[in-house]
Amino acid sequence: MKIDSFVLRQIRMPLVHFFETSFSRTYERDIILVEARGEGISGWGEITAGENPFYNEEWTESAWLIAREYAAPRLLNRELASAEDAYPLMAHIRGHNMAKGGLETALWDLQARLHHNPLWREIGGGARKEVPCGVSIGIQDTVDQLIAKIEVELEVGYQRIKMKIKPGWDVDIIREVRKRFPDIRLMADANSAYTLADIDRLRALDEFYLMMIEQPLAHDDIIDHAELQSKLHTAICLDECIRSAHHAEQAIKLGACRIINIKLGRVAGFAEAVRLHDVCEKASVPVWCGGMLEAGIGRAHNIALSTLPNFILPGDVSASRRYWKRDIITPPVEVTCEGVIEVRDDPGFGYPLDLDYIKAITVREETVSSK
Ligand code: OSB
Ligand code: MG
Repeated sequence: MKIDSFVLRQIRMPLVHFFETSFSRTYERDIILVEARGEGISGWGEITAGENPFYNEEWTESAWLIAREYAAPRLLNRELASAEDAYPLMAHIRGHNMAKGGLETALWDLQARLHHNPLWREIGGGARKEVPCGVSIGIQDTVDQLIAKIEVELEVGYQRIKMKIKPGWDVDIIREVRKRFPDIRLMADANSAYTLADIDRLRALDEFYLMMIEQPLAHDDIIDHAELQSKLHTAICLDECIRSAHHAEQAIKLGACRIINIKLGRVAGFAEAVRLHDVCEKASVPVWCGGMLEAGIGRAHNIALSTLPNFILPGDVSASRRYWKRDIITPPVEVTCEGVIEVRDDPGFGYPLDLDYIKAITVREETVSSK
């Protein structure tokens, strides 16, 4: 398989509702779509970086440069035995996994289309035909708003609720939520808002029998999480600090978590995501698929990933309509009243692209081909 060019497109999409985490509030997404052209067809990927370097070190601007200047040139105009080759070819570029992952996932999509396979089959998935869904609910202005949002999502059928927390929006808020919804599957994501000095506050959360607490401590820490996990009843789930399968091995060895959230962008694409999945499966650590407020392509890639066997827990992959008035795929991603997404069998990522809409919302476009 040979790639002749990559087309990078930056699209701008307003969110239906702002999304607030412990690190920032987002109203509008600037997403880079990657079209890999080769063998007479195209494969598509999505760079999941945020608009600011607050979740990790990447953001739209840095990802554009890394993709154009460093990642794409390493993949162009050479005979690739498989999309599997992309990860080692880009490993020389330190960090910037989301930029690399956007290109890597586009190659998997292209390869799946060449083989007339759905993407899930191409990556070795297919353990389930329905993906169980949860939702991630951002920090709200009031507890009443949060409770109203949870009510809506439970009504739709979502199987678990994740709420974002930060110091000052944690114990008291979760207490209110638990009072109103004593039986739901509930978890909290801190996005690195605490340190070990907050141990009493974090231990107070044990009272609410959460499914897990996601990434309470620093974005690049594993060791403090191990200490915290030894002092908590609630399971810790790691997100930010697990950027490779090797990190997962280290975290599991140290007892830093009991669950891992896998995000394609965070680990530079499918090849490493599958290896990370396998490490966890071997260690009996369940995983689930995280989200980065993706548009349709990234959402569809997450669905394919979620068909691997150890994606046992409901993930953050939810319906397009929760984020977008109109998505870039038609039909959009939809969730049944049982709170699952039905996996499609079409070749590649499985959803037709709405190219007219993509064109309408493109704010920057550049083709990278070898000189
Ligand atoms: O930590 O999981 C996270 C969104 C942006 C940045 C980080 C995170 C999130 C989410 C959103 O929780 C999940 C989704 O895409 O629905
Ligand atoms: Mg998270």
